[in-house]
Amino acid sequence: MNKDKNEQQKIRPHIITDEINGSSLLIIDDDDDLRNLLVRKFMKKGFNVDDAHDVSVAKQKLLNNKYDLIILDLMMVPESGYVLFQFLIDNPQLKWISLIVLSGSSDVNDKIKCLQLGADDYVTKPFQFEEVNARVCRILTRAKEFEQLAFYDPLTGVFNRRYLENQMMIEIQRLERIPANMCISVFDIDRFKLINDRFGHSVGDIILQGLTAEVKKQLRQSDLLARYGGEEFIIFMPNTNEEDATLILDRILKEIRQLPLAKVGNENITITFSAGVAQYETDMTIKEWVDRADQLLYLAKDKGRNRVIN
Ligand code: GH3
Ligand code: MG
Ligand code: MG
Ligand code: MG
Repeated sequence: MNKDKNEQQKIRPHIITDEINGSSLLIIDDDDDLRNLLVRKFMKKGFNVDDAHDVSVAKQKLLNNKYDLIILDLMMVPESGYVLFQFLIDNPQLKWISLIVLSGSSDVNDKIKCLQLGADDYVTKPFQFEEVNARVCRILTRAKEFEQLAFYDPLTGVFNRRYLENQMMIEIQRLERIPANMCISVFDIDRFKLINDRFGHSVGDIILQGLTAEVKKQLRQSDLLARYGGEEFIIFMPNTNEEDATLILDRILKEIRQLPLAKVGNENITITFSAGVAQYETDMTIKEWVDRADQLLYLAKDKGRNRVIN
């Protein structure tokens, strides 16, 4: 850490974090020269930058890629920037993308309307690039902090139940357009209470951390691991049928049961878990889907634990 950074952190931590490095921006403006200039300058600042010269191209890109922040021009042809606001409202999976309007209009009614529609900021043209950049960094930093608090489990660093259910909802909606198989598995550590009783709660915590780290290693990019309750987790597997999901869980269980997750004195502590695997069926609610997997988990417990049932 260099001296400047130390100075900055003494004044007020969290103003701008390094975590926003590599964030992705989508710049939407019909003015080619201006757009290209912004792309170049933001790339130089270390962002991943994509651009669109009109609203319809922007919509396509938003559906196919993941962006952290949009910079949006208002006056564009054939559709104005306001059309994009409506698109963001209609697509809940785009709800958390930050947005700055960069507009030639200094009309206060435009400013008010954009903020009411969900813009995080409004900058008028002509602008100073460094000012826009400072606003982008500030908004992205806040968004990251929000994301950390809202969507992650503090003990294990995996996603929490809120994030999981949000993603499940998005995938269920996507399924209406593009049919596919998808599965969840609910798994729960066997006799975890005994581990806490015998070794203490802090050893239990270390085991939860070790378990999630190992499970994450076994998952594919598209799978999502979330802590659903105390020692109960859900793996959400889009584009996966029940057979494959069960194979994945069997493989994870095989790995976990032979792996020491904590050491107390000379004793290596290992655990097992029980899991239920359930494929999504048309018109199920999230609750029905989770309940189905939960019932299978309890069947696995009943049958002697340390197993996966679909
Ligand atoms: P079963 O095989 O039937 O699941 O038995 P179990 O002992 O795992 O189930 P039970 O529901 O009786 O106990 C769960 C235990 O998990 C009790 C609770 O204290 C512990 N637990 C839940 N969250 C945490 C946590 O964050 N840290 C630690 N160390 N323990 C936790
Ligand atoms: Mg324009
Ligand atoms: Mg348990
Ligand atoms: Mg439990």
